[in-house]
Amino acid sequence: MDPDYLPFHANPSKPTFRAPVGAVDAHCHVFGPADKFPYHPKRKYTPCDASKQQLFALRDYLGFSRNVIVQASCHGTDNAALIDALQTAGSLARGVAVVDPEISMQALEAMHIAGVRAVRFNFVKRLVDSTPREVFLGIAEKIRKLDWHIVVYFEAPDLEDLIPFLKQLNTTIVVDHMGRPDIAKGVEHEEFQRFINLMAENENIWTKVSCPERLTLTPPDYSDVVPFARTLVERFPDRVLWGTDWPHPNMKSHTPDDGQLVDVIPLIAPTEELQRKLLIDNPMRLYWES
Ligand code: 0GY
Repeated sequence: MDPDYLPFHANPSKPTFRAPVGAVDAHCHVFGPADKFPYHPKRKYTPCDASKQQLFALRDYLGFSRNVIVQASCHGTDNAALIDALQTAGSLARGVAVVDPEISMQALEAMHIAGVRAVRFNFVKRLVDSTPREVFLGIAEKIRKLDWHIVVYFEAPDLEDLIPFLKQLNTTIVVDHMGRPDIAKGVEHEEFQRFINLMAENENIWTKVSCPERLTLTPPDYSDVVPFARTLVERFPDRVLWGTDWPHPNMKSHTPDDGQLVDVIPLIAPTEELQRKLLIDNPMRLYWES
């Protein structure tokens, strides 16, 4: 583990908010354990191990039913830890993989059987070396045959440049963490409005209203992020997902309390109907009904 790496919370609080039965944590990771699933040699950070057993225990503790497990950059394109977790969880988890452009259809089909339903394209420069867009387009073509979608991770200043590429993908796209808006600039700033307009104009684009702990300017008080997430939930109730982001890689400001993160949900999705769409209907449609 890196010397400045903050491990996940050892004793998160029990959330006050009771998630509806069947709720999905649609963004979380498993890391290692390194002795069984080594981290990638070209990784940009070395996390603390965060096992499938710990993830599933947290799921139950927080009152959730299912997980969507996302391959993180520290495991590169070796999806073994992810696949192992999916095989243990069976129908209770689905996965998002990161793959090499040369991957065979046979390998992709095996991943599909294990529960993978998407690939992730990461554009965050501190996490990955850049990948040429033609390479991503090649992967997009391959996975089209399996009816998977594409999860993209980028930061708000990079969106303008990425828009033509996102349009080229021509499939369902899920944007991680609301496109990482700069909270200091506010909801009305052109950067966040650009993201809202992108979703308004492209019905194939979804987003995760996740990661107040990464975006807030006032940790561990997440209220400054609420207007951003709530705007998206109310405007696009059928295209939003929510996740813990456990075990919260690369946090620098504080160690998030997962129970406190769950308690943000009723602030961003204030009605039972919005909560049901966010936590059940939308993730089930995207990850379980295909
Ligand atoms: C997240 C966020 C981060 C890390 C990764 O793939 C990754 O390593 O996504 C981050 O550092 O912002 O979604 O887990």
